[in-house]
Amino acid sequence: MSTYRPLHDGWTLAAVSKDVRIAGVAATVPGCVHTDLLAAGLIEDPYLDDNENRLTWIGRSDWDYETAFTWNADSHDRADLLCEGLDTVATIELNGVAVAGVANQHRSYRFAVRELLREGENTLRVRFASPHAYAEARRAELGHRPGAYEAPYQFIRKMACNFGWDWGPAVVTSGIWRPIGLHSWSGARLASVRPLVSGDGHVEVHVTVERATDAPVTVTAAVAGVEREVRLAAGEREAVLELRVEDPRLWWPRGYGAQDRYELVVRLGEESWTGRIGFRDVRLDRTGEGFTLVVNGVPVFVRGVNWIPDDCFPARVTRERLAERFGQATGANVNLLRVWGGGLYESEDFYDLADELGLLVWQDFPFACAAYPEEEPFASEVEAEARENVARLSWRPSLVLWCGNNENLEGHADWGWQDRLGDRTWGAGFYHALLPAVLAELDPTRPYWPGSPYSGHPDLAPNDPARGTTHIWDVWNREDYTRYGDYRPRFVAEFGFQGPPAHTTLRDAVSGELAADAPLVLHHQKAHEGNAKLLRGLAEHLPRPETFDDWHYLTQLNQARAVTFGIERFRSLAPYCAGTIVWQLNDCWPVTSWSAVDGDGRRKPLWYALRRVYADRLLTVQDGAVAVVNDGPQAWTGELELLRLGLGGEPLAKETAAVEVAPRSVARIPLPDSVAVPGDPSAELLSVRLGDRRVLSFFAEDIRVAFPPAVHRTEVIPVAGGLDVTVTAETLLRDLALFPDRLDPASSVDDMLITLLPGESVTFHIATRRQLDPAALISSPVLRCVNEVRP
Ligand code: BMA
Repeated sequence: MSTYRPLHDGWTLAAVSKDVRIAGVAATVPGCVHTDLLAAGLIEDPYLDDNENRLTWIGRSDWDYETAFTWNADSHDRADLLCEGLDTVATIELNGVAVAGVANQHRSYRFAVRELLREGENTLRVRFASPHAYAEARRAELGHRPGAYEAPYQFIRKMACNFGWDWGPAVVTSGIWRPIGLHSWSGARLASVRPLVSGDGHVEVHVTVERATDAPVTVTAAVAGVEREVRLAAGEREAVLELRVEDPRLWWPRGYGAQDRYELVVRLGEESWTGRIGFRDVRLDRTGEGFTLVVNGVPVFVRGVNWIPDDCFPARVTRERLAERFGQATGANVNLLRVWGGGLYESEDFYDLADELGLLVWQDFPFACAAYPEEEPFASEVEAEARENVARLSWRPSLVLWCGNNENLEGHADWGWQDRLGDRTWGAGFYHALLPAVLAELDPTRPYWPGSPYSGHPDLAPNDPARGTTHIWDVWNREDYTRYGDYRPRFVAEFGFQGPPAHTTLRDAVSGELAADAPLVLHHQKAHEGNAKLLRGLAEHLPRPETFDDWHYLTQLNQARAVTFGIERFRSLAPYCAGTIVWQLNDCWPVTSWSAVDGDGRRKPLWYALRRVYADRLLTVQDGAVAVVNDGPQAWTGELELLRLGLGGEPLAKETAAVEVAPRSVARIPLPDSVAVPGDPSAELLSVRLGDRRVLSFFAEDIRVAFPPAVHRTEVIPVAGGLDVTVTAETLLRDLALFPDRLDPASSVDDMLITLLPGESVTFHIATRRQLDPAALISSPVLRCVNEVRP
């Protein structure tokens, strides 16, 4: 018998620090100080304007959360205070008596408190010490460690990006960020359930029991009609129950088969644990120093996106919001999310949704872009958090890889850290010894990779594209995006290009004039010389923007083009290259960043580009050939049509070739000179068609193409749920896009970045509840194309 009672009501928040006079603020639990102060009207929204700058005192202050609750003695042996997540440096007091002091956001805690409970009214207080002060004190004790940012985020076990990142504000939080409650129980309880599942139907359920009494207990496990039972004699705490399901239906990554799952129920008396397990195997194929995920014996080409915490205040991330974001990932034909190391071990909802959708998860341990101290208290904290989370996630079919950290091996090797470190620790012991040992003990069922980028051996240069995983950042920082074409990588775990958020998102976040270099707009651009890099990145391709509206459209477009260029290149190299993980799917606030979906959940042009370039079937012109990329389950057969055209659409040369491309493979069809060599590169293009796919490839960059000024006819028709906008091209229209959010913030469009030849037409569907002005809808800055921008 046990009961669980959430303690989420009646909380108040007060500042402890003397120079901050805040008390008696109604607090939301789970939540954090920032969101409580915001709800109480005591601070401005940290996501608007440059309010962030005036709120740094929050992370430098100490805070008390306090509540009262009634408790009546019951017949249970035990009453435990269960804290599923405390952010971060907290002392817990029950009725004025110290229960514990903790300092790790990535752990949960259980404290036996029956002795401290009183009949009737009880008070619970959680006092948070300043995370900044804590981290600075550890840094002073242990000695400085280099990192990509000055903030001391590597000296506290808390999500690193909370201290500010090159896409995120510094909003250093404190709070009870996950549920808290009272668990009363008797006899024995399931302290941990760790199922290890394999593709042959085998389940090994490792159970640890916590006891209040010594009586023998029985643990059972059941899945798919198969049951096991183990009796634990007095004092015994560990059990392993082995079950075998004959011929199980397998769990597959999306695009490879169904996501069959089976309910596994583990019981101890009336207590139970339930998980929907999936039978599958995963291994890493390192043949030739490559990096190929193999699921159920089938190599998977990873079409991934990097995931960052979806909000700087993670308690606000509901299951609904995750479901929306995951829908945006699967909608863009993504099959893997990499949970990046500057963030969190995510919630049960996160992995549930991934399991359900067949979205693979690559999970970094939470270490990013810094040298981390291995001394106490961190050695013990890291081990404890790893043990807890590895056990918690052991049975998740979607989780296919544990990775030691983000860019710390590279930082140590290539960013000059060694000179500054002297003989101080930097985390090597975590990535090369501790974490693999924890996994070997608790979860040998999935591969471990010590960091990303990494080449497979500590002595090798970590960021060698020819080995293991690579991160390609020279493009964003220094080089034109065509530089992706010089790469022959095995697996690209990060690469990307920035673009601004949707116009409405920026408009809502910033007051005053919108200009690329307006101080408040720049506050929402965190990358070093970010706006200059945006302009440098488009200079070789697109007209130089003269107005804010042109800047907004062209930089968003260039982001989509840059990433498209990279993915087309890398996919054409499959299976030598076995995956791409775009930096980044999402944002945590309104900002110009590498994301495909902005901080208000709006899809940027990059999202539409990803959907096209991550589809099973892709046609791309690479090195004088058409790469026909077929990553689907069926052969792709048909007649490839190659047309060299004038800009008016007039055919200048035509070739055809019969092609048959086996499932999950790439064919290269050399381009005959008749279509590959233009008479005038500025006035011609190549059309490549196979089945329902058509791509138009230009012989010159847009700035050197003699585009005619855009002329089109449009028709706007009200339909169920919104409007259909049909655009018919009278001249070539390059990268047509519609931005209906400028007229209705809640609206969206179903497609964009479509190039039409004269005479062709396309119908966009706009989802909106409003009556939109048709004239505004079909003109700039809502309806755009490249050749309508005045050069
Ligand atoms: C990589 C990531 C992040 C960063 C991104 C863009 O270094 O791991 O740290 O946000 O590049 O600079």
